[in-house]
Parts: sequence; structure tokens; C-alpha cells
Amino acid sequence: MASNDIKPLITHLYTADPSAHSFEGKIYVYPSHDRETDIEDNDNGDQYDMNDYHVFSLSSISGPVTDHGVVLKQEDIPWVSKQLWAPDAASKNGKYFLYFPARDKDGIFRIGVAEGSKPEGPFKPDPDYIQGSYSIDPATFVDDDNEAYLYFGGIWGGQLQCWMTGKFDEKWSGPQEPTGDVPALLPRVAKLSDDMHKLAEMPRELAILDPEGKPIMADDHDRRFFEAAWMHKHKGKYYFSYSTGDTHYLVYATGDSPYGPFTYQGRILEPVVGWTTHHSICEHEGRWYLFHHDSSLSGGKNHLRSVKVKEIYYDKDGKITLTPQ
Ligand code: FUB
Repeated sequence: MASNDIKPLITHLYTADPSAHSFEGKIYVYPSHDRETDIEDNDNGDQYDMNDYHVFSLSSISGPVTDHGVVLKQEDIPWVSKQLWAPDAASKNGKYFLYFPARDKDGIFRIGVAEGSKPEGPFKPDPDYIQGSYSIDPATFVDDDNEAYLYFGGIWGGQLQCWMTGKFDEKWSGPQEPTGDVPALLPRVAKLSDDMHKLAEMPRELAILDPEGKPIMADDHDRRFFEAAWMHKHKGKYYFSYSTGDTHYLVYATGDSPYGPFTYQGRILEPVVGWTTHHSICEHEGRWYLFHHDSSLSGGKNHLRSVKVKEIYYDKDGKITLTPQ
């Protein structure tokens, strides 16, 4: 079934960038909350001008969706100037954490954390962003040994290319990236501290290699990392998935460690209605689901998106497929 033919999960609000988790017997979805704006569409993503987050839950995948209301808003986060973009949530030691990117007062994207005692929030933000964090699209992964990792990064409007030297370089701001015979920019990963509020180490690059073991190159826009990192584990293998941005694919790579290296495997989803494509993969009651978004509900407006869900499967070699096996 094409994305267009799937009904949106949520229709009373525009929602995007869904991070789904199975917590306490239910599926919880942590999306961006898209809103109307007069800002013209541009390749820097200025039109994605969101200022709060809702949390949604479902008791079963086909059941009704509960909107738990606003769980965190911009005016309550001291370091934020604008653009609450794609969030994720994690659970560790009986607590819940919401990770979110936003521009700080200097216009630089950083990642913040907010804590709650229930999966549906509310969440209380830390007064400052996570030191050492930058760029966008945080995705958390708590491994079987209870160690937690933060994956992040996004190019163009997401500013990852501004950090090539380790310091923010304004001249790379905007929709640009390295070109030519050089490796593509890579997403970042860092272990989180035990209390989940800090990075426990300097972020490292996450290597994504082609099946021949060579780095994916900058001009390979069908396969290079753009944004929307996600990590999940299936049968002991680590699956790192992401969006290719301007070619609009959701793709994945697999590896044997949360730090990689990862080997490119293929596409999960073809382009959808709207410029962005962003997803999460979640296991619930033994079945696996792809949560993603498109702009079909708004008639194709890039910044007014809707969350959708689709069951996914693994073939005998562990490849992700949309076809029942
Ligand atoms: O929702 C704003 C941005 O659009 C997200 O951070 C990106 O992943 C893209 O979906």
C-alpha cells in the first residue's frame, strides 16, 4: 500500500516526525506539532516553525488515538528561540525523557532534554541545552544492557555541515553540504549519562559504508545521510535508518554495535507527498511498525504533515520489507 492510501493517525492537528515507543503496554507517539505559518517554503526549513509538543497513545495499533495534550512548550524552555523540531523519547530507570532540537538564542540548533514520570508527560525541561549537543533530530536508543545512546544530526537547515571543524562555522549555514569526491557528512552518536541528562562522551561520527566497505560519498544523494536518524535492534542486529533528504527516501544500514560501522542495505520507503520524510520503527506485541508522515492531509503543504503507520516485516536475511513474510 502506498503512503498516500494510508489514513493519517491524527487528523485534528498536523503532526510529523513521529517517534513511536512501546511503553507500559501501549504505543506512545512523540511527534512534531506542525502549525500554519506565513513563512514561505525554503530549503533552509524556516517554514517548520513549531512551538510545542503533544504526546499521543494507542492501546492497539488499530485502536483509537488519545491526545494527551501539550506536554512541553517553547515559552517554558529558557534556552530556546524558535523551531521545536523532531523529538524523541526514552525510558530508563522508571523515568521518561523527551529529547528535542531547537534553535538557541544565537540561532544555532541544539538538543534539549525534559524529564517526566509518565510516558504521556508532562515533561520538565532542563534550563540549558545538553552541553556538547548540536544540529537536529535526536533519536535515543536504550540497549539491552541499559546503556543509552543519543543519535543526532541533519544537514542543510539542520546545520550539521556547520560543525565540520568541531566548532560552529556560520559560513556553512543554509542549504549546502560538501560536494565532489569526498565522503558524505555523517550522523553523530554519543553515549548518554546514567541520569540521561548529559552526554557521557564527545559525539562521534557514525560510519555508513556501502556493501563494498567504502564510505558513502557526498554526491551519492540516493544513499547519503541527510536527517531523521533512528536506531532499533532486531534479532541482535543494530539497524540505523535515516532520510536521504532531497531524494526523499527512507533507507537503512545495519551493524553489530550501536556505534557502527553500518553497512547500507536499501530503502524502507519511497518518496511520499511533501518534501520531508521522517520515521521511527517500533516493536509492539511482537509485530513491527513503521511510523512516518506525509503531507497528503493538507493537500501537499510541506510544513503541514500527518503521521501514518504501516506494519513492516523482516525477510529470512533480516532485510526490512513492506511485504508480509
Ligand atoms: O519537522 C522539522 C524537520 O523536518 C525535522 O527535524 C526533519 O527531520 C524534517 O522532517
